[in-house]
Amino acid sequence: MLDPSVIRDLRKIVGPANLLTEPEELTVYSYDATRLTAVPDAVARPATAEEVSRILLLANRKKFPVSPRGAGTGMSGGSVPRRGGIVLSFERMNRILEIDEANRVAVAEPGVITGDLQREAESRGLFYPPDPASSNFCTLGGNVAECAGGLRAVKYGVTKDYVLGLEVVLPTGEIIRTGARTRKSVAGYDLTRLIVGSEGTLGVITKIVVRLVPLPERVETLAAFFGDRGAALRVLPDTTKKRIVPRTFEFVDGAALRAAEGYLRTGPPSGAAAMLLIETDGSADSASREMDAIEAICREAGAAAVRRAKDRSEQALLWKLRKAISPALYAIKPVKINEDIVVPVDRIGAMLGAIDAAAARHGLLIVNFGHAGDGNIHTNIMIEERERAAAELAVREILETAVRLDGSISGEHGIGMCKSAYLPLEVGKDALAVMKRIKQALDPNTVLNPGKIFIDPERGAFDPSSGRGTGNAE
Ligand code: 2HG
Ligand code: ZN
Repeated sequence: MLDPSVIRDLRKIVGPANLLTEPEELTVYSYDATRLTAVPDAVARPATAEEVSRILLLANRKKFPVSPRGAGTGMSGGSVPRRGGIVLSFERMNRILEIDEANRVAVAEPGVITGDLQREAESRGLFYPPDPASSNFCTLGGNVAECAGGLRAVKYGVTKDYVLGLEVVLPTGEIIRTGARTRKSVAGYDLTRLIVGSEGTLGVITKIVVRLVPLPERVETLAAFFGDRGAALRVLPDTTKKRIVPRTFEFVDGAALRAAEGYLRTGPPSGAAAMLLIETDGSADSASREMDAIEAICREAGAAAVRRAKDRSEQALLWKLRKAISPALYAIKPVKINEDIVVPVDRIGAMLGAIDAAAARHGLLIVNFGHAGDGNIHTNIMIEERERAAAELAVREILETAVRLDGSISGEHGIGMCKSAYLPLEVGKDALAVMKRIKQALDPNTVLNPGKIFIDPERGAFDPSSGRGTGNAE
């Protein structure tokens, strides 16, 4: 529990209307998309970097945890206030401050909805490519903190490839500016890259400078349905051989497709074992030419049906189906263990084979979908609570395989509080020690988002079955 004097001081910093302490209000800020919860003692809604700085100075003096939160769409518990304390919420810092067309740069506050920035850029003939599936409700600050990937990484890269500079409040309260407004800058260590993807553990992001690119003239969208998964998986290497880089190459397995179709009630299910959702972009001529070639590849690979969107509304319908998968999966089973592995694209078949084997070995339902074009597969182990132990065995085997195939245990969702026990598998003990030293150097009192990325020295690894290790009740 927070000392009443701390509540009084916080109220002075952000104003009484922006310090929430009622239980109903606290519940709203207690979870993310993993559905893990830990209720904070208070929620502060700052309006400026200076207010954030004063809050962190107070946190260091009085030793209470501070967890930054965007819109709570994270998939690894990154914003869940595991040790209680306060949640810092950015809904008041939600302005696009500048779209600098001459330099193709945007400056925004962290609470801006990513989709709003995309639309604002597009209205000026510019393009902000990072596109997490939750773009219509996630925030740019959350994207930067987690280094969100999303649907267009195959051609355009991920959030870190667009962030030029940041304003950051350090855990000890100093306000620093990192990077520059230019494409080039090698002045000292790259603190921007250090903060991007640091999951709210090294600093609080209060301003973001991103680069934009010219809006492509044309986007072509195609969905191809296959009677067997192997046929669908042949399309990617054949597309690569033709030297085509689609902007999006999504793979959806039969179970994920059925879940989304059922959720949206789109009519009779397609009955496919796999679906690909592919986009090309560029000049009108090249986008169409490349999609013609991909359509031919899909047909040669044995697609049972190919649907090419004729206009924006047909494109939107296909995307609605894809973006519905994540929420739709909860209708299959009560618990969704979300893994986010990534492997080099020529090893996707091997990875899916190993996942099938783990599912069979442990008698589990495992659903796969995601950004196959960049090797990032969302492996969702769908279970009843009583299947938890078997699922944890399968998770370990799957993550070990991803690392053995030269991949990563998390492509875009982060380590958060769910995967800290597995981080050493990938990074090894010496790199892990470096990471811990960086955290210690920047946050000597461990006030900023404690219990994330690393196994919590106070509470141990997070135990999802009991929820042990979260909350401030312990
Ligand atoms: C997506 O690509 C998100 O839809 C969510 O990253 C993935 O729920 C998931 O596994
Ligand atoms: Zn994703």
